[in-house]
Amino acid sequence: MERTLVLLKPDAVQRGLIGTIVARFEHKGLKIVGLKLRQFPVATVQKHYEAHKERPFYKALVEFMTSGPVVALVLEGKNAIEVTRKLMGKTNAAEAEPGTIRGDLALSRSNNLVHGSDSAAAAKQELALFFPEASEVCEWNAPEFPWVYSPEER
Ligand code: IDP
Ligand code: MG
Repeated sequence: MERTLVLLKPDAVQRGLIGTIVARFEHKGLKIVGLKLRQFPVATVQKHYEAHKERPFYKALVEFMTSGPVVALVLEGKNAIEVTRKLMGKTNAAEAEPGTIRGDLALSRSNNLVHGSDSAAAAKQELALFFPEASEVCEWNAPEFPWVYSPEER
């Protein structure tokens, strides 16, 4: 089982899409093991997007991500990182495939509703940044688990 960090960006919260987007992940079968709503400090968001520091959109991105509350989630499942990225769709929401979260619910390159870790290394760093305390992540047995995966997949 793998874990990934998902952020529902300020546009998702302001547009009243928290429930809709969380439901996409739940319905897929991913297990929610961490969940919080918070307006994150600028320093946290700057660190999170450090890889984009030299990009022209970096300043606007940090301003956007700190402009209001964000929902941070820890999702768990087999290949959770890749599965989550597929569900999100392409970065530019106008080009994202229908059926994906961005493809169905957004039109913008910047206001694209969701963030998901893009590699195991990124997930490790991002989970430590947004969920620093072990007590913020819950180990629990989802009763549908035996139905989500076959015995050999578990
Ligand atoms: P990702 O969120 O699909 O992984 P990244 O390339 O890592 O996409 O970019 C991080 C975030 O920066 C995007 O989700 C989007 O909010 C913003 N962003 C990316 N490219 C652009 C751009 O060309 N203009 C404005 N904002 C952008
Ligand atoms: Mg990215």
